[in-house]
Amino acid sequence: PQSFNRLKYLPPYYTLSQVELDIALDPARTIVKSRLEVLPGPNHEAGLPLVLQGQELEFVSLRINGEAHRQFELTPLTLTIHALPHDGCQAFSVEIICVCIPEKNTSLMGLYVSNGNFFTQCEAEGFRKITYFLDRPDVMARYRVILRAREAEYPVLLSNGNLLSTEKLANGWHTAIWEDPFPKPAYLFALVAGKLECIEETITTSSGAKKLLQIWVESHDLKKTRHAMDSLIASIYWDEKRYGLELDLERFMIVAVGDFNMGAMENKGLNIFNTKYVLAQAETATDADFANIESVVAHEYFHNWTGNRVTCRDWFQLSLKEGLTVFRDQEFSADQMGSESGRAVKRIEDVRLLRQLQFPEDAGPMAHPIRPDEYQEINNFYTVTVYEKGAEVVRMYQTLLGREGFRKGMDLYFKRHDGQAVTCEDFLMAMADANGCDLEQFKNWYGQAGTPTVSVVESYNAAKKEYQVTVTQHPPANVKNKDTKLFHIPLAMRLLTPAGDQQESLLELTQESQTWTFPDVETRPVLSINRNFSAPIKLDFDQSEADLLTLFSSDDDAFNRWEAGQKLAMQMILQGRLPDAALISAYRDLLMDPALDPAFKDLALTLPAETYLYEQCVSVDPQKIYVARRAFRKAIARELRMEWASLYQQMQTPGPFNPDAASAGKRALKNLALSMLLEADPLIWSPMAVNQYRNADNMTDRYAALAALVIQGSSSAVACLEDFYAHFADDPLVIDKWFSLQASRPPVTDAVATLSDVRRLQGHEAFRMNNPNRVRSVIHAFCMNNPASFHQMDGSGYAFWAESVLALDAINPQVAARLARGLDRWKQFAQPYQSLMRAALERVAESETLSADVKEVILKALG
Ligand code: HT7
Ligand code: ZN
Repeated sequence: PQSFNRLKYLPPYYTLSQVELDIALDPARTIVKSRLEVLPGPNHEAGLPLVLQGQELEFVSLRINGEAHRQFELTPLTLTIHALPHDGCQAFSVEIICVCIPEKNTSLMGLYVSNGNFFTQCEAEGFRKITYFLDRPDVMARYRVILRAREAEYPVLLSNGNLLSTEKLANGWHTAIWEDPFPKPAYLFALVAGKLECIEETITTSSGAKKLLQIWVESHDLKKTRHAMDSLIASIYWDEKRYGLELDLERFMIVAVGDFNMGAMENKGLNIFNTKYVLAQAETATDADFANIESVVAHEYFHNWTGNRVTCRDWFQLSLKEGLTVFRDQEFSADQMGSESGRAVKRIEDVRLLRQLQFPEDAGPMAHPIRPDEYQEINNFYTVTVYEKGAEVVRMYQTLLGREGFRKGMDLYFKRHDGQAVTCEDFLMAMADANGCDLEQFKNWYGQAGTPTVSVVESYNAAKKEYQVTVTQHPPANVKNKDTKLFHIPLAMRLLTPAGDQQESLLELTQESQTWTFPDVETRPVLSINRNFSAPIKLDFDQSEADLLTLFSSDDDAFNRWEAGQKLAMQMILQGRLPDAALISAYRDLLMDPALDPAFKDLALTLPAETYLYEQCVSVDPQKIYVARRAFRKAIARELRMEWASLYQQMQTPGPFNPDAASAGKRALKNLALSMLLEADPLIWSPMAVNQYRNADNMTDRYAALAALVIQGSSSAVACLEDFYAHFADDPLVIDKWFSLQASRPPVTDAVATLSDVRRLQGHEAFRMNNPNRVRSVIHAFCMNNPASFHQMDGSGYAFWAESVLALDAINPQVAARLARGLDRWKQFAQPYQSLMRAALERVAESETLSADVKEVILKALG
């Protein structure tokens, strides 16, 4: 397979100033006429041909400077034009007519049809499925777009920028002309056409300009758009306040679509979203859905500056926009929590996600630096490493430079690079220059894969009243190249003493090993290090259970307080122990502390995920881990019966539903209490869950009660599931929840039962193999979210996985490739799992029709 290498980047031979598109939309045969104003590029040499990318297109005609042109070659992926006027040394125009077939496009890249409407997805390389083009992010041009369609079927015609005019034509067709004043790369192009309606708001931004905001959906969903609109308005004002960044267009539109490969897309002025991240109402969306909508709306809006105004030079630099924008959306959501403890809760959630998903990626066969050096299929590199670890790297700049220093760096970045396509070094240099500091060593975070381990050794000299800590960094075990470079690692720390007299400080670990000495420490302190998870590392610190209990009950850094509890639970589960009296007592005190945020209590009593526990083992026995974790949970449930019952009452939220963080936190703790009560005494508490299921006025409570019943295998679960389906059959996003709850149910009696349930669900009338949300809610939920049922001794879970990857690959390679990642960590498992997984991987590898997407993932896993 062809692979692309970062160091082989060449500036373009040709570039574009202006693009005119005339698109006649027809599901069976869309005619695309383009007129490109071409200029010699930075790397131009006289006589070079113009090579345009094109995929799955029917070529019709080519004109150069208005004349028919015949000196060209077509391959399945390119159109190469020879004999250019003036050897290509002066500007010339290229006019191309081609045809694509949106209704046959199941990959959901390029132009496609969803529920009768047209949508596009062009990042990373989808524009070439619409027309022949210089489809690379460092070629930026101004776009003018004429959309044509039959008015009765497609009354709404949208594209990027400003609407110049509309016209009704005699034959029942109509047109709309859109112009985007900002030069952009092709990956930010978008069009939408169909039967849609919108809610609108007009706001005034910091310069006093009026801006029109619209959210477009199918008419029956209009009532579910308020939260997305509020989130958009909050994001716009937050970016003005925090970074001085104003919305630059007169109009900003969001459109929701039910068939979408990812979460959302930041096309200039015309964001396209998966319905999952737009539509919400108390009755149909959970608190998690509300929070996700807020953060995805913010993320895409923030891209308008970090991604669109300043974009990536090439796709290796993807983290330049994604890591930075994730960091910005994390900070926004933290601020929206409304309190310091809310900020900490958000941080814990973000770190939990990073460690559950990114750490395994960084330790597996697809490990790559946040700026990869090589890829075969760019779609495979929209990863948790590029996004989440990328955000951690950006966060470290802020930790090292302070908020003000970080802001200075951002200001300089925009001053230098507005309107350009740049690299990660450009961002680093803006941070360094704005703060007059040397960030040379910090660069290593961009180039090395794997999670570094930092070991900590402490000593206390009671006679001298002196405390010493020695910190050593170890390169990640899986980094192949021998000359690994040392990282610049910021470690926030504080010594906890009974007097509380020690301040927080920041240790900057730049050498392999460094020792810090602290004088005047009256009593042996307890070390709190990597506070707020100041660096994305694994900490190897053999802290006693007594010290961990101290941190768990009294660390003033909420993240480390949570972390100590997780570490205690993790160690005990992996040793096959149950929680001892001291830990139960610490849990009890924490649960009953009236000063603590309920959301924090919920996180503190939620055990580390099975897949995170796997990462701590050399040879994983998934069934053993499942049993040990479940027994540990049952013990907490039983020992704290009284407390759970009392919290279940205390955490009720009377009055109308409010999705704010404080109310959501109370619901989270209440529902944890309910599931713990069912875990302890299912027969006694199932009726309470049924009662909550029936009487809930919101989806969070209804779904939580249903989940508690399903997880326990309660006899009432079947009737409640039937009721749920009947009630919400017309709401695809709610039906996705119904599917995913059943597919991710852990084994009740035996794991095989879940797989046969999943096969039954696949035969259900509402199952669709070509809808990514539905596929993710059944197949991905089972294979990637239900480890105890998936990892069966007879290999049937893996056989199902292989069969599903192959079936999906023929429909949508991107969705198939995500699923293909499900066996990445096969080498980490004990026998017989390991051999059975290998056999399943080999079965997929043998297929002769694999997409480039799936092939890359499978061959790397086997490699
Ligand atoms: N920048 C967007 C990436 C994206 C995407 C990539 C490949 C295929 C489909 C896709 N849809 C969206 C999303 C984001 O990070 O904001
Ligand atoms: Zn993004």
